[in-house]
Amino acid sequence: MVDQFVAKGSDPSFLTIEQWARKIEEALEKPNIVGPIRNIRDGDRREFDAIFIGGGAAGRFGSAYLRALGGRQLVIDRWPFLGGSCPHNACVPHHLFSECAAELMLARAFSGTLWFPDMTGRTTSIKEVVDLFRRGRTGPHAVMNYQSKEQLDIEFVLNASARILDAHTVEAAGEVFRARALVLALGAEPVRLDAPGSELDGVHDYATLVETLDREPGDAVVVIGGGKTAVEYGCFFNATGRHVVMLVRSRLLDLIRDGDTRAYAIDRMREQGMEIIEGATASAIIGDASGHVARVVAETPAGPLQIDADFVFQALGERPRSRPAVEALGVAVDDSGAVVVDEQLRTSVADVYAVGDLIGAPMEMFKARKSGVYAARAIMGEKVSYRPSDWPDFLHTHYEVSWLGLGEEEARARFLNVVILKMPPDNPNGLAIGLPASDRTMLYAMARPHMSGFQKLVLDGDTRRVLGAHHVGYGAKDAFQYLNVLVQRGLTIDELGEMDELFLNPTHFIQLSRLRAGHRELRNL
Ligand code: FAD
Ligand code: COM
Repeated sequence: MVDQFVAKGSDPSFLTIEQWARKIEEALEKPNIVGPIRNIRDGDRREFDAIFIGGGAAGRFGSAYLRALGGRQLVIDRWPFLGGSCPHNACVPHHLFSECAAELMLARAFSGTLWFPDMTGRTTSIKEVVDLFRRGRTGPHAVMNYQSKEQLDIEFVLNASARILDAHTVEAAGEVFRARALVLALGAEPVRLDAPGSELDGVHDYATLVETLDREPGDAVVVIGGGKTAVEYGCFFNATGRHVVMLVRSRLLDLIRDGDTRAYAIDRMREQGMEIIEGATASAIIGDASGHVARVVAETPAGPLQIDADFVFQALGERPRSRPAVEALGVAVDDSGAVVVDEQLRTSVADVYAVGDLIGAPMEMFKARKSGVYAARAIMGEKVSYRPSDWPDFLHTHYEVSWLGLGEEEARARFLNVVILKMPPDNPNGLAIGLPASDRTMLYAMARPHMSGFQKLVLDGDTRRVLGAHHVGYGAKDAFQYLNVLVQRGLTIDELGEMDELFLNPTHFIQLSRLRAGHRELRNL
């Protein structure tokens, strides 16, 4: 261990994680002064097997895997770090904001009791949390660069835009690089509202929020959108004490597959004071004399509305960044702009592959990383086949919401004998019950029982197999990613009831299954 450290330390290009952090900060501040950050084994005469254009999750994981398989890769990114949008403006800030939303909801629910301060009428700073993120994000960036260079032996050029010359050739930082294959890993960018006023001061999306927020948002916030990002950021703004109106073109959180679970999540959002208008289209944003947002004009089922707003957050989805590849190579794209690939991640152009958000939905980390890896394997001669299907999913409101498989409604449409285990049970007396109770919901369970979460297991009573699982609470996401594999392999209520729970566990599925598994004819619980 010590020898390895000394050996790396004597390498003139070696940087500690702290040194990487300083270099990245400097490069983000003054990209042209720092210039390209180059880690290429110039003495290595082998040709590159692949050049990954874009060093986000897809390009970085693909690079690491190709290298591990014994190949030679190069990854180029215009940012001065590897890891891409996830640690810079997407998943990581979203998790920080969602954690703040959960903490603040707890503080408000227990305001002035126990050890909680009186939160009545109190608004907390959004900008301070954004600034905290900006200061903290270079640590993870530095780890990505250190790990990629020193531990994964990845070759890279960072802080330099790549220009595609042909299906084997790329230019970056004034150098021309050739490879057997190109892997397009350019990611996606936020869709901007196509309406007058969308460029006004005070109108943000997830990327500009963390890059350019320079003043504290006022009390009136309008969120445009109804998917994951809209809800995650909307709940955070609400939890800080802002009045949040959500303008949703179709149905809020349509992606949650189970009706009860979706209803529980949305009821709690409304209870926190969020105003949700479905079927609404924002048609214009109007500014004040200083060019700052003042109002949002929306067409709604109840007629046109003008909503006062000091801050507008738009979350209309992401569009794959495919244009450079279309212009340079003519790769085929679909109507959403996603690069079309086959199961080997090959595009319509020979020797050109595409991965990650660039190939469209689902735009999630698991797919970015896995598609990068599968492309690497294909390039190195393996026969691979990748099409994401049946993945577990999650989002945050003030809670964490996780799900896998079928919702109850979908299950009833496909199976004759659907059995439901849920917590809390249906309660005709309307008395709020302090269950489920678990990590991070114990205070709610005792004092605000209806806030302690919701869980549901959907079973096929004939085969006894689990068809779906749904959870609102905290700490279950991890279990869902493993549980999903078992469900895909045919997990039954009997096998679930045989597992050993770590009581009190975030998901009550094991104990609920054990209570019912003795029945030959399964029954609801
Ligand atoms: P990116 O990470 O965007 O990488 C693309 C890279 O290409 C960038 O680094 C960019 O600098 C580089 N690039 C572009 N053009 C060039 C060029 N010409 N030359 C050189 N480099 C170039 N997913 C989850 O699984 N969990 C979450 O909690 C989650 N939260 C999210 C929250 C938000 C707000 C958003 C928007 C997304 C979230 N996602 C989440 C999705 C996840 O962030 C993406 O699926 C993932 O980061 C995509 O990785 P990628 O490598 O395809 O793209
Ligand atoms: C994680 C970035 S935030 S990466 O997927 O490890 O590259």
